[in-house]
This record gives sequence, structure tokens and C-alpha cells, in this order.
Amino acid sequence: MPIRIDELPRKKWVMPGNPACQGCPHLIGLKSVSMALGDRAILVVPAGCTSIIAGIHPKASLNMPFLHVPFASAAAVASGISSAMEIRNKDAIVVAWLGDGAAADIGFATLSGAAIRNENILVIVSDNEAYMNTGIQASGTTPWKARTTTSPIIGKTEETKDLALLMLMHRVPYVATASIGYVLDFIEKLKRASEIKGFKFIHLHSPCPTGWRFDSSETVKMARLAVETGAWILWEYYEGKMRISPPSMPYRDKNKRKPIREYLLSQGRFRHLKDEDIMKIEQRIDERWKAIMKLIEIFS
Ligand SMILES: Cc1ncc(C[n+]2csc(CCOP(=O)(O)OP(=O)(O)O)c2C)c(N)n1
Ligand SMILES: [Mg+2]
Repeated sequence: MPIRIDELPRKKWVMPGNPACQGCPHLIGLKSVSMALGDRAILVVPAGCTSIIAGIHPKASLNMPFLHVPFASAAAVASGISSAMEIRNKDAIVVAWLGDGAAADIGFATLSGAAIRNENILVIVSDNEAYMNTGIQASGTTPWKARTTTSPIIGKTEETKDLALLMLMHRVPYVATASIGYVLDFIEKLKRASEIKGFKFIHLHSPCPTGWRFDSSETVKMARLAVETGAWILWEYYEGKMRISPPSMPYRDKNKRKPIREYLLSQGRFRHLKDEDIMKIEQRIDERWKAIMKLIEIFS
């Protein structure tokens, strides 16, 4: 049965008046997590924008069990809490909610360790493609050529790390990509993942108006453009099978994709791109689609 947004719980887990920037994608992600998992979720969160959004007692804005932990440790702490919950027979879903910097770079060792031990945790990486909380420094997932405060003139010169594929190669039971532009798809994935015992990983695309320099009213539009141009591919792996998710289905066909120029040039961080850069980015998107389709063939 497809999920209907009006049938999901209405309880306010994410309170209004919190200190997030206008148009913050993390809020959409956190709301989706709480609507999908309800009071079963225990959040483990390393330093990042979400630590600030959560605020401090007695004015905390996230109405759910929430643990602030050192940057590199979230997956390890979540593993410990999960074991404790099991011993106490508690029906909880331990969620490590990480930024891309925490997941792809600084906390990658604990993330990889928890995955290979197949810990019973759900890891969600809300990827805004830079270290936003400390002022937009480039991370492992920042795209090639994106301007950040550590790549200010010509943009980032290194490649993007494909975190979801890296996690898939740990042979864990559940890996998916998601987008804050398609919350029902994300919520379905959260619900499916929460039924599985073992390590679950969701890589959530979270366009950041402050860091990417677009208008704060366009967060969802930007997330959808990433999917419509084929730049962000929605897929899911579970029960040994990998599939393209419904919102990305049409874009398997290259001719159905919107021009990547539209996505790139509506963001300040890419406004310096030359035609040849845009062509290269388009080629890379084609290559990624080919790789994903090949993997789908393998895991079919
Ligand atoms: C060990 C350690 N190194 C650096 C920092 C400083 N720091 C705090 S938040 C942050 C950025 C986090 O970026 P990301 O994980 O992508 O989350 P975002 O803020 O973008 O949501 C950094 C570098 C820290 N708190 N601890
Ligand atoms: Mg980030």
C-alpha cells in the first residue's frame, strides 16, 4: 500500500521557532524521520548544523531522544545504544543522523566499522555537500568544481566520494539513496529499513540554500532538479536486490533528463562554470548511471 502523507502521525517532533536557516533541508529530513519512525527513534548526532538546530535544554527544538556525540563517534555510540536496547528488550530504532563531513570523512572509520560488524542501527547521512556548520568547507561529497570557502576560486578540484556505493560494498542488508524533494519515497525507505535487523544506510540528498547559494524558497525545487537532471539517482538495495526508485525511473533514459545546466547554474557555487566543465559533469552523470545500471544487473 502506498503511503499517504495525511495518514502519517501529526505529532510535533520538530518544533517551530528553532534556529535552522530558512529553507534548511535537514528539517525536512528530520520531520520525515519522525513521521516514519515516531517515538521509536533515538537520535545519535555528531557535531554539525543539526546539533545547533536541536538547541539546548529547556528550549530544545527536537522532541525526541537525542544524544550529542563527538564528531567521529556517532556510528560507534549508536552501536552501543543499540546493544543496550536489545539487552533491555526495548523496541527502539537507533538512528545515527550524520552530516556528510561526519560520515564521508571524519567519522568514516566508525561508520565502516559499524557496517562491517552489521550493527543493528539505521544510519542516515543528510548530505548538504559541505561542512556547512563551520562555514561551507569542502567535504568528501562536495561535487567537483563546486565553490566552497576552502575551494574559493575555481571550485573543488577533487572527485566526489560515492558514499552509498561504498556502504553497499560492505555487503550490509539495506542501502538506499533518498532526497528531501521526495519525502514519501524517503518515508517508505525509512519504514522498510526499520523492519530490518542489522545495518541500514540511507544517503539523503539535502540541498542547502546557505551553502549552495540559492533562494531559501527553492530547497525542494533544487532537490527535485537534482533527480530530474539525473545528477542524483534514487535507488534501493535490500533482500539482495537493487532497484531504481520510482522518482528516478524516467531518468534511466538520458533523453528524458532535464539539462544539467539548469541545475548547476541556479546555484551560486557553480556560477563560474564554463561550457566544457558542464559537458564533463554531464559525462560523469552518464557514467554514474551506467555503473548503477550495471550493479542493478548484478544484484537482480
Ligand atoms: C573532531 C572535530 N573536528 C572538527 C569539528 C568542528 N566542526 C563542528 S561541526 C563541523 C561541520 C560538520 O559538517 P557536516 O558533517 O557536513 O554537517 P553539516 O553541518 O553540514 O550539517 C565541523 C567541522 C568538531 N566539532 N570536532
Ligand atoms: Mg554537510
